[in-house]
Amino acid sequence: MSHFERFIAEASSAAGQTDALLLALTVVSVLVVGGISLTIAVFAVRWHAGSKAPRGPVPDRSRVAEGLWIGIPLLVFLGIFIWAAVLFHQLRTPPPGALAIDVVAKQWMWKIQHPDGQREINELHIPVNRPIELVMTSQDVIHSFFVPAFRIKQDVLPGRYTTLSFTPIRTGRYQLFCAEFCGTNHSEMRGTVIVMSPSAFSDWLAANPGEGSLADQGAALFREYGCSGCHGASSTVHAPKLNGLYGHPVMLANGTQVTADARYIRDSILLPASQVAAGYTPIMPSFKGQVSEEDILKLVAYIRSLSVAENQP
Ligand code: HEC
Ligand SMILES: [Cu+2]
Repeated sequence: MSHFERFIAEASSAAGQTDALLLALTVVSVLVVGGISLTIAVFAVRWHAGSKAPRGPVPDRSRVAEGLWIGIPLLVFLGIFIWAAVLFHQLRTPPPGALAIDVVAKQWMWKIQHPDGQREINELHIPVNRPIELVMTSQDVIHSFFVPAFRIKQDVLPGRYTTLSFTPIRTGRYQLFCAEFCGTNHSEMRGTVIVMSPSAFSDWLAANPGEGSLADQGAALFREYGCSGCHGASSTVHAPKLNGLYGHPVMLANGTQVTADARYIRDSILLPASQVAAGYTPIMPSFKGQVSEEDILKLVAYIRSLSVAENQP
C-alpha cells in the first residue's frame, strides 16, 4: 500500500499486508458507521414530531432483509478476522533458516545477542531480505518491542519467551521503541534497527567478533554451572541426555507431551519440578536467581546446537 509510505516506510515483509488490513478495517468501519448515522439522520428528519410521514402499522418483517443485514456484515468481519489471524500466525512462525536473534529487555535498554556471539545495546544490525526470528524476554518488568517501520509490536515478558518473525525488505535505519510503560525512563528506552545489505552485514559481523558463538559460550556455561555433571556423556547420574532434545516431543511424568522449545528448556532450568521428564527422578536443582537471562539464552543455544548438529548428515 503505497498510500502510507508518506508517513512511515514499509520496511518489512509484514508491513504491506498490515497496512492493507488496517485500511480495509477502516473503510469497512467508516461504511458501517456512516450507513448507520445516515439512517438515523434520515429517520430523525422524516419522522420528527409534526412531520406528515405515514405512521400506520409497521410493515411485516422481512426474513430476506434480516438475513442480509445479519449475514453480510458477519461475512465481512469474519473475513477480516481470518485475514488478521493469518498475518498474526505469520509473525509468529519463523520460516526455516531464519536468523535467530535474542533480545533481553531491562529497565531501560535493549540487549541483543547474535548467534555468532556479537552483542549490542539499543542497536540491532540485521541483513536485508533474510527472515529474522527474535526470541525475547525481560529481566524485570513488561516491555514491548515496537518497530513502526516493520509494523511489528510484541510484548516482552519477564519469565517467558515471546517471538516475532519478519523479513526486512529495505536497507536503512529504523526506530525501535519500548511500547509498554515500564518506569521512569520508559520514554528513553529506544534504539535503532540497522538493516544492511548482506555484504555490509557480514563485514559488520567480522568487525565485531564477540566472544564466540552463543552455542560455544553455552557449552562453557553448561560445564561451569555443573549441568554436565548430570547431563554429560560420562555422567553416572540418571539424567536425560540432551542430544537431539531440541525441537522434539518429550513425554512428561504426568503423562502429557510437550515440544522441547526454548520455553521448555528455560522452564527446565528455572522450574525443573514443573515439568519432569518421564522416567526420571526430579533431582535437578532449580537455577532460579543464579543464571542471568542472557546465560539461559546461551544454554538454550547450546542445547539447540546439539540437535542441529545431529540432524545434519
Ligand atoms: C543434579 C543433577 C542435574 C543437574 C546439575 C542438572 N540437571 Fe537437568 N535434569 C536432571 C534430571 C534428573 C532431569 C530429568 C527430570 C526432570 O525433568 O526434572 C533433568 C532435566 C533437564 C532438562 C529436560 C530434559 C528432557 O529430556 O526433557 C533440561 C533441558 C535440563 N535438565 C537442562 C539442564 C541444564 C541446562 C543444567 C545446568 C544449568 C542442568 N540441567 C543441571 C538432572 C540435573
Ligand atoms: Cu520498556
